[in-house]
Amino acid sequence: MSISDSKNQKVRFIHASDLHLGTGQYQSPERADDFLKILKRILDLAINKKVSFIILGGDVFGSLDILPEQLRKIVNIIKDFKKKTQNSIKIIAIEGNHDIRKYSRGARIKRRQSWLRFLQDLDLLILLDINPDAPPENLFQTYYNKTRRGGKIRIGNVIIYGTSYLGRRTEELLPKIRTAITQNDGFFHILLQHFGIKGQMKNVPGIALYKVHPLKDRINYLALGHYHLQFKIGGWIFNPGSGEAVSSVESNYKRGIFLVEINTDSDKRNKFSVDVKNLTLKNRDHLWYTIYFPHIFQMEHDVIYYITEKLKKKFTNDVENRIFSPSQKPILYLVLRGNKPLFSGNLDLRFLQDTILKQFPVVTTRIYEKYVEKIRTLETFIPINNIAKI
Ligand SMILES: [Mn+2]
Repeated sequence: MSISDSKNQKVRFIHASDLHLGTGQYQSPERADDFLKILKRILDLAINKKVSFIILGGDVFGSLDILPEQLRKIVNIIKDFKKKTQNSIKIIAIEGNHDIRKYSRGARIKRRQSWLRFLQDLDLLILLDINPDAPPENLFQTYYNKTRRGGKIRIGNVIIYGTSYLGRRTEELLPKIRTAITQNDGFFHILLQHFGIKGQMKNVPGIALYKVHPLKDRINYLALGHYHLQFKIGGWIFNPGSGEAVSSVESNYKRGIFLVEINTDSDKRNKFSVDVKNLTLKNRDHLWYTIYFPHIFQMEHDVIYYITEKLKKKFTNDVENRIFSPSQKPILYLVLRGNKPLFSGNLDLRFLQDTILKQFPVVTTRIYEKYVEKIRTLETFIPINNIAKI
């Protein structure tokens, strides 16, 4: 290491969030594997970019509900990574609201559990958490490998502080978190949190920026997760967005992971600066297609026939024009518009889905019925002239 290197040290890390592992597992195994591929991709990038550690801003899992096959794959991906890197790149995570999402048909899970804790107990990652009711001086316990518990960990000249999702208590606890973090100790401070900043996503609840701002004199990098849309504020607040599109709208969001480089220049008073690069991850293609019904179909098989004929044309065209290749099956969002079919009962969407999946190179499909429904006003039943006479 040259003299200039030691004075101007560079530390790199990856900040990712909202991987929602396990999502899509009941729709199709292929789709569920898309989410695991993102995890694998992040770990590969960590090796290629020679990072010192990886931080995950919560919602690593989509819910507590995960099939054994999916969990086994996740465990193997991380085990392989640890082996390849000889355990030199630590994965540091916090729990998001989805990691602790209660399932079991409304039954309350009393003791806090999560698959992240399980992975931590297997020594596959480091999970940071606090007891929010502890006094500020004891809020962030140093993470010990033996007990595998703690709220802060030091890696080189970086200290990472983290808590799991604090929900409604976030605003109340931010001042305490600030007090608990030592000022000017010479280390680069990262705070890992799972909340959004109000205004960054329309109509999604978040914390007002002015309530977060006091943290600025303690934190060099506020690493967020929660909003699936990427944002950066003021050179110190960063939210990468979700790894894969968890819902259909997200396919249009700016999302990815951050590759962060910390520059240290000990000659300067404000000795740390960061260089934050967004790496976009290759996600599965989303295909939106609208089919318009020109007249009122009275038989279900006519509807199905009409749709499949339209899709045949569309797919032949798209494959010919290389919009997608059949080997990388897209997710199909099918919007049905025009005249609402009129037969007893509703259109059997399950059957339509199965028909589409059987006939077309599609990994999974969602169907939205958005027909023009003529509003039945009084005039529909009584000729307007009659009303006038009354
Ligand atoms: Mn999320």
